Amino acid sequence: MQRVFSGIQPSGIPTLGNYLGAIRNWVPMLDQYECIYCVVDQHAITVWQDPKELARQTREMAAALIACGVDPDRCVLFVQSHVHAHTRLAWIFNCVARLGWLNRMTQFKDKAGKDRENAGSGLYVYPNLMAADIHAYHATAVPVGEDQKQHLELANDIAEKFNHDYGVDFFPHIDPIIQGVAARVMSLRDGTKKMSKSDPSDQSRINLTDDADAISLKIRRAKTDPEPLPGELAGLDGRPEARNLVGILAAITGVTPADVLKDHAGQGFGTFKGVLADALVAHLGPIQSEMKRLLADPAAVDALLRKGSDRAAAIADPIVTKAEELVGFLPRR
Ligand code: AQP
Repeated sequence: MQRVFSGIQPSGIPTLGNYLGAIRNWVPMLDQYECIYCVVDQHAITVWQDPKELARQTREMAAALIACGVDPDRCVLFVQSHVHAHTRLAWIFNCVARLGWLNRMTQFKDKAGKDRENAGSGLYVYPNLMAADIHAYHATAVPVGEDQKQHLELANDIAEKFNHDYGVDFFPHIDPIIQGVAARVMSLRDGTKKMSKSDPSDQSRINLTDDADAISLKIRRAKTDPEPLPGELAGLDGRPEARNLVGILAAITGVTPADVLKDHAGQGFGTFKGVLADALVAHLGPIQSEMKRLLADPAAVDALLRKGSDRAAAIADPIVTKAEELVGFLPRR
């Protein structure tokens, strides 16, 4: 069975975008792969996080994953900072990866924005830590969206250079698992921007913790255009907000966007938004109840995560210790 690694940042409340684009796809993988899933709090602090919020969000993210069906008995589920193998290997990779490689990473450019000189250096070496996350487990498959493809290529470049420099065949090649129809959920305020948990506007996203009233209100207020829905996909060209809402209903109800249009052609957004809000409330309701149940006992969630980190460390520690030995570090014992 191939070993899969995937991570999610506790940089806010998980959104509908995280759910449709990542979390939901993690569940069927439990049947096909040996899965290692991680709440990557060390990645999250590459941009400022309020310390109290970060701890709460980390636990909340773990609860959200479990509530969505990521069963901790069928995978290794843990928090990144609890397993020191990640940063030990990341340091080695900081020394293997070339500056020129990191300079090409578009996510750094996007996240650092115009104030590049003032960005944290952690944000710059983020892809090296991501490579360490995967290689610390000798994982060979990673589910990736379009935005993470470049980082995965870098993880393979780092592995190849490490193997070459130290004359070994130690870190394996990683293959991307390309998800079926890419469910890229866009902001409810701007159909050209992706929905993000750290967007300053709460109205731009559906949080997995939003209740029925909040969901209905946000969908009702979502930006749209005055035209009715078309009957064909081509009619959504140049209408990013309309395309986004159609895509969300399709993803939530398990049909294609073309099917959604067939059912709702000619409808105005007043009616369509009502249908969409009802579908979201029905779909997310059971997840929210389960999240609430789990978070009512935070110590139990923490205990599950501790168990997960013990299992993760049991896999990663020997691999990273071997990497340190290959580099020439004096063995600790
Ligand atoms: N809008 C989205 N549509 C589809 N997939 C999405 N993902 C994130 N937003 C969308 C996917 O969620 C996974 C985990 O993402 P992450 O938390 O590690 O980082 P991110 O992609 O930066 O997510 P956010 O919500 O935008 O976080 P912030 O605001 O902190 O940067 C990834 O697989 C991602 O593709």
